[in-house]
Amino acid sequence: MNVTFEDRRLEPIRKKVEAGERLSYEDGVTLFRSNDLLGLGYMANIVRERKHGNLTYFNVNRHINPTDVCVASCRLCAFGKQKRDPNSYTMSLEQVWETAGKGLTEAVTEFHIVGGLHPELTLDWFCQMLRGLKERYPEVHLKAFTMVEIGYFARREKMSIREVLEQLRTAGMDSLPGGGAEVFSERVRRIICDHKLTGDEWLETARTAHELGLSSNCTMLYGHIENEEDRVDHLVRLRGLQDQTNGFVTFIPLAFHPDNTALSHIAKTSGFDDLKTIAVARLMLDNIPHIKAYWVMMTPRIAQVALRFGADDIDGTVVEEKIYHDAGSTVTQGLRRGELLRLIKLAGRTPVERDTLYRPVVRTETAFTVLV
Ligand code: V47
Repeated sequence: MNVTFEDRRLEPIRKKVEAGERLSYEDGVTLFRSNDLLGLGYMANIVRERKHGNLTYFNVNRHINPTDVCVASCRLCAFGKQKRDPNSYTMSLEQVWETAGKGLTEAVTEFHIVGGLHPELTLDWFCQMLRGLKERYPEVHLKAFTMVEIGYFARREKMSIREVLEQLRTAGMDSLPGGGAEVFSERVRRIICDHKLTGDEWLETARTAHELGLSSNCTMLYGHIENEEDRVDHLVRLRGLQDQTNGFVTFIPLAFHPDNTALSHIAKTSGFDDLKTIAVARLMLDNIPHIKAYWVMMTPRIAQVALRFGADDIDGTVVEEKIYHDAGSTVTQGLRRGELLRLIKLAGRTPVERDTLYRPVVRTETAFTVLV
């Protein structure tokens, strides 16, 4: 198709995209600085359709957050609470297992399990939690613990990252979600999450997981105090690790939600920036298979549009989400499988229910089978 871009600076980048060439750091900065959203979307859609055609993925999942008690007190977060806070909570093991069961009404294929850095819950407690989930729900994939939680367990238990990951895997952890990466820039981390592990530590933890054969996702938190260079640096560092390990499955850009955080003076991101970030991510992360438009974070309406701006995945039913809702998200708690199908079809895409590792799930009235 013969399209002329409004922003002429995109023309050399368009040539690279059409030729399947890798984009440079400088290209990334140019992309983020451009307001030619349709030009960005046009290019991102080329890459998206080259990789996935018209297919758009979703899953039937449930979030479980065993505790919101967290020693880190990150300014960006509205979820974590001090142990002495009367509004904090910590589930018992039985409560975790019971909560998990509530999601099975739609035959969940994945539990997404993350929580605060609790000062007293031991690695053994989390291993018991995983074993109990596997005993009760053997067919459900356990995508559990951010790199931040893994780093914290290692520090508390005086063990190596590798040992922690091995113990959790033996107990039933199947893969890791992508949270906690925020933005790798040290300048930014000092302000938004100064008690968290460094960007290098996050990447090294992901590397170790991948070396052990565990897949993970990756994320970038945007729309706070970072600039275009910080965003591109983050993406290029993820891409560099992926070149070495090939362990990242999906990238999820996460828009900062300021309400009830120590950064509540910062304005919410715009739909324009949300779509731009999806598009630039698709263009820069040439080696990460999937880009997810997480509907909880960007609203179902923008997530649907994002399916034409580089995204090929819309996340899942989610069922019970706390991190974004504590930070002011007003989107519905959970979408039914049928609603996800409808969103995807109305964007002119072909929905595919997937498991966590993107194997198609085939459903009958009462059961599901993962096609291996
Ligand atoms: O780790 C915390 C971020 C993450 C806020 O891997 C915030 O499939 C915005 O990682 N505003 C949790 N973001 C969400 C997450 C995720 C979600 C969906 C799918 C997957 C996946 C991963 O949200 C946290 C942190 O990076 N976060 N507070 C906030 N106020």
